[in-house]
Amino acid sequence: MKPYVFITRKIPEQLLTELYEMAEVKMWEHEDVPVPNNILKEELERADAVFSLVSDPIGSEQLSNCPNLKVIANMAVGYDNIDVRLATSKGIVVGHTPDVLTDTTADLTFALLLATARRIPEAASYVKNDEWSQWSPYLLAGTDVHHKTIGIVGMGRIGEAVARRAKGFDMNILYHNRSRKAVAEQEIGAQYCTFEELLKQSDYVVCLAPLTPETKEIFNAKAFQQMKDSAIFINASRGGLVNESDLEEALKNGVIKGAGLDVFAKEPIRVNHPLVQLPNVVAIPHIGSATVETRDAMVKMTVQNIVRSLKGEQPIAAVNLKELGV
Ligand code: 8YV
Repeated sequence: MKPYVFITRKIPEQLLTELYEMAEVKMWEHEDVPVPNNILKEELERADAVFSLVSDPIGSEQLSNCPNLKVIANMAVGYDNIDVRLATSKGIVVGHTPDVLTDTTADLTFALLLATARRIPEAASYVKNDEWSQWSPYLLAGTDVHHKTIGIVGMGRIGEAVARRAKGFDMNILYHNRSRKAVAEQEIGAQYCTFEELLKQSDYVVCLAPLTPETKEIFNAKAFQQMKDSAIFINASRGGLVNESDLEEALKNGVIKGAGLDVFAKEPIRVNHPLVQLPNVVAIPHIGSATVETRDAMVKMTVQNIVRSLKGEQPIAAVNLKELGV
């Protein structure tokens, strides 16, 4: 009997051939509507593998009755939607998609930094709305990026790729991370410092750390107070690292200058979200890894993580192989 695989979102069929060959596959039919929790739970009761997204919470409730489940393959590098400890205790492999999205996400992070500093969305609307009737010396004047100090919180793969881009802009690079990173320091010239020092010295504070119990809301009122009042905050990791009402206050009261946000505590956000309304915020809809090339690569890697795990082989990337003794 073929294994049963559930895919939680509509994915281009041509990328799934290998999966269809080895498994019975059921795919949630919507591209833009997440699978309801009751259906996800029902599917997990039967599935050998699930192809999931970060918008699918997979915790104690969803894993309460999953007797056949051998692999949860997240189409994302992040896996904070999954209770990895519980999955591990049940012998379930948790796959993810690192590396293939690193440069794409770093490009977007840097683009968001530039867009926020140079007010590009505002400037584009200005022309589209036919407001450009005359020139004035400080029309849409922004803030320089080159030769300024960038502080990267979370020097993982994407942090390092952002640091490389910052080097190209002749920026002074600071970073804070759980551990020191030799490549970042020796090859790119990034300087390690404490979180507090980074907040104090940076013109651009860039959040690229994963969401864990330790990083939850580390960007709060106290952190914003320590930043320069000219600082711009960029978040391309997870909204959960930020206390959003503290950020709103800091942006409203001139505690910091601006923010570029690709991620939010509870997504999707709508136009009535308080941060979207602020003139000094550039908000975009979690598109860090959203290029066709990278999405295709993420799908292929997720498929491989499932196929290999179901064949009893090593997946390309999984977060709990050591703990599982695989
Ligand atoms: C995904 C992401 O696009 O990889 C991650 O962790 O946040 C994004 O790249 C998105 O979460 C789809 O699962």
